[in-house]
Amino acid sequence: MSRARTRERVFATRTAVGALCLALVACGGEGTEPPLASKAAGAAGAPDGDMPDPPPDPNLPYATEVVDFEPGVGAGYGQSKLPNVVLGPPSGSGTDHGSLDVLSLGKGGSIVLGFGRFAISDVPGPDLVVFENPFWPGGDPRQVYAEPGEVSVSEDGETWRTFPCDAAGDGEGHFAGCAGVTPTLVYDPAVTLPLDPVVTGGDVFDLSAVGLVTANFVRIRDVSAFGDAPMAGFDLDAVGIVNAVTRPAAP
Ligand SMILES: [Ca+2]
Ligand SMILES: [Ca+2]
Repeated sequence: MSRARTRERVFATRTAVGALCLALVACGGEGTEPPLASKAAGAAGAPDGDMPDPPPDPNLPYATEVVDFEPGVGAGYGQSKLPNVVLGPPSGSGTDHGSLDVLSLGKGGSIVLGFGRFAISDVPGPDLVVFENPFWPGGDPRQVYAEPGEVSVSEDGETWRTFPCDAAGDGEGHFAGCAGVTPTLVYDPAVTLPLDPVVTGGDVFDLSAVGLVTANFVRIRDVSAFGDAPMAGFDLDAVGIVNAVTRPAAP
């Protein structure tokens, strides 16, 4: 990333955090500059443990368990609401609102999720959707406030296939192959089941791109590229399955 682009992005980040504070009315008293931490941690007045999430509905095609979590530098936001904060459906609601029902992975942090009785099955097109809390400051998708994450999938939780992710981006709001870029648009069971990423938003991944037919686990690793800025990295809201198939019963 060029220095110029870095400066542009830090400026966009500060602007974005301020916009989020205005949108959420959750950033403390007047004149208090919001911390440049992450979109979630940036909402400094918003407690991360306000109301516990309900347990995930095992009949919905979303992650149902946290298999592993390795916090990175600056993690902390959302940890008091684990595991349910990253299970079940997403909580975002548009291009100008980032969900606060998230877990900040911290810089370099990673998490592994499982899906209970469901497996991810390859169908033509996208097979899974990762929901973070990116949004568009001023409504401009080229200025998306993104904290990219690298996504991997696995059948057994030990051998992983990773989707290549351009964490530096192109400066026009594109971070090819990364999660944490496309805003969550809506969640309404009446219109979003089966999961349709065109309706819900979120970042989509196709198992066939990494040579898998089935996956039972998803790993997300923060690769947010903000130099030495004190970011808290990728803010995970939820992970959903487009074509969920029931796993065979254990013998
Ligand atoms: Ca596919
Ligand atoms: Ca969530």
